[in-house]
Amino acid sequence: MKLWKTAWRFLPLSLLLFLTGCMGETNLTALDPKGPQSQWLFDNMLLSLYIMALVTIVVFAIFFIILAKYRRTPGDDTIPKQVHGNTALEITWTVIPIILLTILAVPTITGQFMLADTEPDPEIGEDTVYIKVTGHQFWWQFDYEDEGFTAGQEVYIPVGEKVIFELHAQDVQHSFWVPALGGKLDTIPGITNHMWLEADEPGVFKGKCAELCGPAHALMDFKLVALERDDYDAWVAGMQEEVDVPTEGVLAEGRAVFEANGCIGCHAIGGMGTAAGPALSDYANREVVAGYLENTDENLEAWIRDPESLKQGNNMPAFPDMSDADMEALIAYLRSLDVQN
Ligand code: HEC
Ligand SMILES: [Cu+2]
Repeated sequence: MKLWKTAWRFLPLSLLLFLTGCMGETNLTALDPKGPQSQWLFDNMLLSLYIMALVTIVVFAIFFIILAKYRRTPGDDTIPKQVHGNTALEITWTVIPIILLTILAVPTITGQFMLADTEPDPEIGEDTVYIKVTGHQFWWQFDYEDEGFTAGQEVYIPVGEKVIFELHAQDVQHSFWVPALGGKLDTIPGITNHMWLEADEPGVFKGKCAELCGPAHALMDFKLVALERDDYDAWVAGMQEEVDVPTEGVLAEGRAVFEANGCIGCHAIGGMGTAAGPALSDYANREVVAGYLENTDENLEAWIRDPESLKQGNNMPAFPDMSDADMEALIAYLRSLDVQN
């Protein structure tokens, strides 16, 4: 029993550890804002937290003072004077909440307009980056239609600019969320939603699908990469380049395997491609396979041979019987897909 008592004492501490686990080393957190939108959300959250704390402290202080001061003295059986109604008190406890709610309402309402304003920033004007986002079971497609290419799993934006996102869903409802930069918004089949995000500094920000969308929902992760304008332009130029198809050596073999197995029918390499699987134009720079597995050769091979075992319910067929030589050439080819060099 003693053990239980000790364990019990550690409960709050372990809960705290558990909660910090939600933040981890990644920036999948709304508590460390890196953009004007998330900053506003964070500030507003703190404001309401402070107001709530103030109300709680004042109410409990009064409660305990009254409890101590007016408690029945032992041996005293008299009934105190009975009163009914007190205009001054009633006005006080009506007016104070009105004031507190007004303090909350002003920034909340103005903030809502700020968040909902998906018109381009007049200062950026024609340079505004528009990205069409499509949620799929269980990956993200990012179409840069004006620029003429598509990207999978990783979305790039320029730093310090309001970027406008147009949200779609291919199959079921998903929710597009980059906590370090802003709030989430659902992607809904048949409906187009709009939102905007801005990053204050360069960095890689983790994103997640925030709407239960099937068995592998929890693995529907993606990355938002914010680059300085020049670097962003260089990335765009790279993605726009005509991709050379290798003609000799192991890369040519890998390309042949890629074509012979029909990978090319689902995965774009350069250009817009199809929407059946994530574009692989920039695959060499992926840190993860399928949104969450470390991008090692072992994981990549395991993924190609049996995607279902790694991400239940996803829409990529398995290639269990590919020969080792083909697999090696294929992996070398995928690793050569680099627009950033
Ligand atoms: C029928 C369409 C289809 C075919 C054919 C196909 N894939 Fe896929 N592939 C997908 C889909 C869909 C995903 C995304 C799965 C997910 O994350 O939910 C995917 C994911 C991947 C990924 C991970 C991408 C990333 O961004 O992390 C790689 C790598 C990949 N496929 C390689 C291949 C190779 C190599 C072949 C051929 C041997 C192939 N695929 C054939 C549909 C396909
Ligand atoms: Cu989803």
